[in-house]
Amino acid sequence: MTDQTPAQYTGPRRILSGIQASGALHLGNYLGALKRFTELQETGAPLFVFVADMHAITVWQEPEKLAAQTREIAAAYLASGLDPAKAVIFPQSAVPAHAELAWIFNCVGRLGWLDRMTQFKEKSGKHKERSSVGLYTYPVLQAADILLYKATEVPVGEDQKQHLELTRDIAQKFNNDFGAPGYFPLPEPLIQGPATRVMSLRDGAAKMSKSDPSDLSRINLTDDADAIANKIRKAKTDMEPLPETVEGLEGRAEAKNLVAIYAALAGTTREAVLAEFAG
Ligand code: ATP
Ligand code: LTN
Repeated sequence: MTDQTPAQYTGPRRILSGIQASGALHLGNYLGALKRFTELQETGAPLFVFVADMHAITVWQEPEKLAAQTREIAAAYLASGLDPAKAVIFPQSAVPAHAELAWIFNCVGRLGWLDRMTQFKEKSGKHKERSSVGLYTYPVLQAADILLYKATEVPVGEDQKQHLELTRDIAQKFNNDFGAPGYFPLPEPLIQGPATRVMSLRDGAAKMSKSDPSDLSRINLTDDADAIANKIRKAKTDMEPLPETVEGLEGRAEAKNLVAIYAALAGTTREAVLAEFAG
């Protein structure tokens, strides 16, 4: 490789992302990920979007359900506007090279790097010793997903930032170790838009999540209009009227979240929402 690779990555722009097949999707997934994918397919850059079914089995999944969930995520991709003529859509497990490259990366990444990953700490909770080894090396498989295609940009929500940093560390160490500085790109996370971290409707300090036991905490993509209106009406807020400025939302996490959701769905800014609804 030494002779052929340039001093830094010079390959084409390529966009890639995936969503784990671990249950029904919610508004956070839509605004943080799905909606971004459909916008990016219009840029003309090659776009790869997959269903991370191998990531899903880092925690127990009923085999029959996993197959159905994988198809449901693919259906959500199409329903949200992803066009198979513009994007390559596939299940991760259909391409064995993801697992193969993950093994090589397991030998490149360092234990100390994985020890810092906050998602493992959150998901393993009090039962670290009883977690699967896969849950621990989850971000290494994610690095393989990305670098297998030499992706340069990865649209994700805020919570995936740390996994992208690890991906860059693995790419850099591989390139250094093998004397091939331009072999893998150092991919950039694309964390953009007015709602990169949609919060729970019941608790402005927690992110909207599939794993929250309260269904009132999230808007599922499969909820109908009445259910959505009901959840918004029941959403936790505070006693104050909406302020005139975005700064006035500081310290009012629940109000801030609802304003951000409205802005994102109406295709406008938080400033414009407050100009209309302040007071
Ligand atoms: P879990 O709650 O089980 O951890 P999740 O709801 O966080 O799952 P993921 O499958 O981990 O969903 O995430 C899929 C994509 O959606 C990722 O790009 C992630 O960053 C994004 N995402 C997830 N939750 C939110 C949120 N609340 N706000 C914005 N983006 C989000
Ligand atoms: N960990 C991601 C899903 C995921 C992913 C990826 C995202 C797996 N592999 C590669 C972007 C690129 C999550 O959303 N939980």
